[in-house]
Amino acid sequence: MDDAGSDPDLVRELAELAAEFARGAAALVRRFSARRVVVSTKSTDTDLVTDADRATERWLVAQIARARPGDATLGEEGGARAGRTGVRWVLDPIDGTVNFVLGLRRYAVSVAAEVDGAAVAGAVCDAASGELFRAQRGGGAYLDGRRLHGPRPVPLAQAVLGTGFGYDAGVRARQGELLAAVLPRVADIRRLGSASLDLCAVAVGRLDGYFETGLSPWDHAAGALIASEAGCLVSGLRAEPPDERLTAVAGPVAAAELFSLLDELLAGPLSSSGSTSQPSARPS
Ligand code: LIP
Repeated sequence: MDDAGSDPDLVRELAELAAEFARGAAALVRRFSARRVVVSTKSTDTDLVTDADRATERWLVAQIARARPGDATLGEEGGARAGRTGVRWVLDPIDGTVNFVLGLRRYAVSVAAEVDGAAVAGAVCDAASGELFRAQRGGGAYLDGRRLHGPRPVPLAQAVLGTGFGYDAGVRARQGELLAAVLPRVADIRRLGSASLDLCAVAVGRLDGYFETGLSPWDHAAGALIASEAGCLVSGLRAEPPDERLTAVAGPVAAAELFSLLDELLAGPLSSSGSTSQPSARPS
């Protein structure tokens, strides 16, 4: 990260805007949930998108253009725009779209601000409850103004982990095999349907950890920063940053065992891409 990313005034401005945008977009989503939405599909027949997703992302992109006209955007519903400032906004207008369509009250707006490719500010607003999770790099993580300190100090065998699954049948088959291998090693699993809220649940201690393969940047960009700033350990495959191969988060007591288990299981045919590359050792 260059100087811009360590500019405290810029990071503070981005953090305030991320919270403002997430809260405003969540209010827009709530207005949609009061009436029937138009549902269509994307990558598969189960990968749903609604007019609420698209309208909320358009609103977010317009707010960003108004507040910081030179910034880039990357949104789940196609809101990609180049920028000239080094700042990129990573947006999921409704994370948990299937929950939203079904009326399951667990879906969120996720807004992250990156400087030179690294997230420095993020906000996740639960559109059903109104809870606002937020963080800025080096500034801690908060839920409605209350400082967050991560999950209880339990080992992996006593941990309740969140996870999730993709929309492609082949990917889901491998994710099911990964889950079957993890399940005997933990206390329990929760599949709650929103990656950003799952990551925030670890930050606030409502889950002891979380892992998922196949995520997109907009699913994890804000929630991973919030979890990290709450004192959790965040990792991708083999100690790399989170990406579509793996996003994993846990508290300090369970993290090393969880990450090593996932590295071992994903070294072979269980990887979301099916790659069988040999694992390099995770630095101790
Ligand atoms: C969802 C994620 C969830 C994952 C789903 C889907 P969406 O995001 O939040 O964790 O398991 O497959 O990717 O599609 O609702 O924005």
